[in-house]
Amino acid sequence: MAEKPLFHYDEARGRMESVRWLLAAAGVEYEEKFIHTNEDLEKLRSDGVLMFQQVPMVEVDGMKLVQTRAIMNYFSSKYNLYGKDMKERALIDMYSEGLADLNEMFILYPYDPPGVKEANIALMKEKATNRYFPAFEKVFESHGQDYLVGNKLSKADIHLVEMIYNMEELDTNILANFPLLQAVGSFFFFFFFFLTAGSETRISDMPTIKKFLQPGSQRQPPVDEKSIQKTRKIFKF
Ligand code: P9H
Repeated sequence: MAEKPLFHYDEARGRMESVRWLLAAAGVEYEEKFIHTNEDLEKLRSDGVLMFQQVPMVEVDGMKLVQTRAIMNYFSSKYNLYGKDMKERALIDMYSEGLADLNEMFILYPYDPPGVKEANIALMKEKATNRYFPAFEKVFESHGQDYLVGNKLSKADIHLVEMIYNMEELDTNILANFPLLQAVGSFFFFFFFFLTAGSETRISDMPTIKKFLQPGSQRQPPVDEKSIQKTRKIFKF
């Protein structure tokens, strides 16, 4: 069997978290080699394994991939999360890019100075409820299916579920006006339940994803003050 993908990033959500979600949802195991200090980062740089001197970097199938979207697109192709034809793929990309714009706000705001931070949280919630969530609610309304594209799980669904969890962390009521998006969250639980049942694994010995949604998993916790300082020191910003 091929080796597990190896992730290189710091021990925080940041730009790697969507990759973690994607693999967890695909039921693929991965390993992580955390960058803890600026010296760790410099070591990777001097080893010549970071094409643009940046992380995320993922070692997979003999490659050392950088650029978060390139990484996610590779996994999406590999694990059949990228549609059946060009048009489905275009939709999946379009939905994913919209979610990426919202995600960008989500991963950056914790590092804002006081005052700016609160304003950016408010702006992000406003964009989620008035721009992005209504758009995705409308997609589900338009076709009545359980997945965004082609009646089949794709990376767009996984990004959407990740974003739903993120936004609910900030405001438990944020989906109040989006009944179909509420169903997406719970549908995922069914999806993973059947996945597990089908593989004859007992629920209690669950696969990656159920663990992923529980404390102690490879899912990173919300960014806190300590983690902010650590990340700042590693990347010197
Ligand atoms: N296009 C940390 C927390 C939240 C958001 C961003 C960064 C960009 C991709 C060193 N990587 C602070 O800037 C840390 C990228 C990759 C690329 C990096 C340098 C960043 C952060 C670490 N910075 O999507 O992969 O910006 O390596 O020299 O640029 S993540």
